[in-house]
Amino acid sequence: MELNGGMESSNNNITINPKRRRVGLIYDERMCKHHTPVEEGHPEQPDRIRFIWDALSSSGIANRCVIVNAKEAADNHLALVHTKNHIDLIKNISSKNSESRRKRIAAKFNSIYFNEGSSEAAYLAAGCVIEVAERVAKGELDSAFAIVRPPGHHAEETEPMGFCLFNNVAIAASFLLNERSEFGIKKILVVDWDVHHGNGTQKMFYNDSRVLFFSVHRHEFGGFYPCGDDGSHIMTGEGQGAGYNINVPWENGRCGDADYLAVWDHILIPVAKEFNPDLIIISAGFDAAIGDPLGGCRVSPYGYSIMLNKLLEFAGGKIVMALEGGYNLNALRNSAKACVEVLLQDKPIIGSLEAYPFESTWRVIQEVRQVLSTYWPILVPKIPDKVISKRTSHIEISSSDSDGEQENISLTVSEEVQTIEDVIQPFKNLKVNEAGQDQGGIAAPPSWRSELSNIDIWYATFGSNMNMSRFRCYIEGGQAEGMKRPCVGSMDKSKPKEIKWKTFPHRLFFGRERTATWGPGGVAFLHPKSDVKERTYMCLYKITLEQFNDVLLQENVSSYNLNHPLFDLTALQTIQNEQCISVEFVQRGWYHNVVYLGKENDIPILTMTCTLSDVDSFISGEFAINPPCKEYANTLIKGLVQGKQLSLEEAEAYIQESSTKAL
Ligand code: X5A
Ligand code: ZN
Repeated sequence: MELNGGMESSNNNITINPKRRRVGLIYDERMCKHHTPVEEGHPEQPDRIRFIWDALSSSGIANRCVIVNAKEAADNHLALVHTKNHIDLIKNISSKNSESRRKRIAAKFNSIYFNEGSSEAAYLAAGCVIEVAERVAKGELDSAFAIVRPPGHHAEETEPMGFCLFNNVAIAASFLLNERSEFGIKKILVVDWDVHHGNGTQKMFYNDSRVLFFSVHRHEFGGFYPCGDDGSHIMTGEGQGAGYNINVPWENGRCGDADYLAVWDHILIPVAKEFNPDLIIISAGFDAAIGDPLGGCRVSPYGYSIMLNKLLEFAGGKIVMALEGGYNLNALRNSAKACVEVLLQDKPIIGSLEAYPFESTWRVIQEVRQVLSTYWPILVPKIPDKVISKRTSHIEISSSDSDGEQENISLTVSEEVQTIEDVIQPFKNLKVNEAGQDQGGIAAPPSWRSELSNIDIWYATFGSNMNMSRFRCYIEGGQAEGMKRPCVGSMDKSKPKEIKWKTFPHRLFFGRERTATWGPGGVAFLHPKSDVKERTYMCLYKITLEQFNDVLLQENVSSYNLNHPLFDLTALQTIQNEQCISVEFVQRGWYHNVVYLGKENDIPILTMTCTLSDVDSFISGEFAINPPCKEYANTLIKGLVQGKQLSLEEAEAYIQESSTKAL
């Protein structure tokens, strides 16, 4: 541990490295005392900060930093952004005499738990961010990373929310502006890159031009936590604060490095240049990281380091990072580590970005620039078409049970780039494109299609596709009742050659909390393992293996420009021995596991569901088990009734049983 970070010794000579930056780290094990009972397995858990701390220590990175002692926040500092009532509530939580009493209080709030360690942890989290912010403002440290929990950015003036008790970042910002004016920090840029909108911080500075609040988050038009309109791009600030609140709301998950960097280059960096902050505080949640179970986005450690590095150009490098969310322990630890290495600035950032932003990202960026251009003239010019044409073919259509997304993913960055490059071509190459027009304009279908179009299979469905009119959209394209957006359909739009119903000895169950298509409520899954005690009704469609590939893709990622088949003849051979094949490319979809269910008239029966290991995650509680929402249940019931399999009452009872029986 090195307390005066500027010195290095070699061969007994003390050399001063003037470039070595003094990076503060602050951490205290007492912040681990806030937790739920272990068996409840809450994602906001002590290991989050332990992992980061251990990784920084064992890699020797912590030795190159200045370790700062933790400190609890003072009530008058908390009171800069919170009401007395709120402060008292958090202060007194630990002295409440019973666990059930605490539970009752927590239940009054949105996504909050308390235990006997909560008060101390909350005071420490806020105090630690204040502590390092003061030292960076003073110039004693160049920058700092506060490894704290509970997080803060959802906490509002009068209430805790979204795993957050005190708004650590807002308190520290307010503290510097109001209590330490002698340090000359008059303008603070708060960059909130947590995957969730920083509703609390936004409100606290909504009328304040001293704090430019910038948040990029999954929004989904108000459907993503913390649901509602606060995170919309039209929320630009009020009064003195007009123009000093910038929201970049993603329309969908799966956003990654390319999307974030496009936002940096075309919104945040130009505005930061104009605003010219005296200090930057980052609400550094890492729940937009690849593999985060809540975020469903794809930022890599490399992406975070570029984002951070670009900010180091401002405020003389005075950056305070405060941990917010981030629930995949590996992703969290690697991302945080990458950031501290950037702050230390002693090694170049290696890597390159191969992906392009989504089309929706460019649309969002243009909308944000549009609403803010009255305040920030630098945003007035249109982004050149040449820049915007660099985009990734987007998952335009998403209407399956799974919404083409799987929040728990484990692809590495290179695997991810590889699969995207391999399978999805840029949109401009799809069918007609201007550049391709000299070659006739229409791209020839890849040869695998004609080969697989000669093979028939039964596609067995147990979810909303039991409903014929719905399933037809996957073949013919179009939008059935209950679909948010239309399906593109399969390349070969011919109708199923035959339709049949059968029951199978497998368990039907429902998981997930909400989907873009159905809103809150579960998604149907078939346990991939058979069990004679179980019975699931399935509707079998005889379609070609080519069509099956298009359905498989739409069920998982909802794009149909396949250069290679996802499930080819070899796979069809293999699955008859192996029972299941997890289709790698669509691994982020919920239905990437193709399951072989035997034969009917000598034609193989295939279905798609989650993997056995996903089932384990449902059983352990890592993934939520959830009954289907009303509308979704009705679609299933309608399918069974119209397919003449069950009476209305029987179908209702069947769905009811599947959604309530323990796995
Ligand atoms: C800090 C943070 C997320 C809350 C999600 C509640 N909160 N469902 O990431
Ligand atoms: Zn978050």
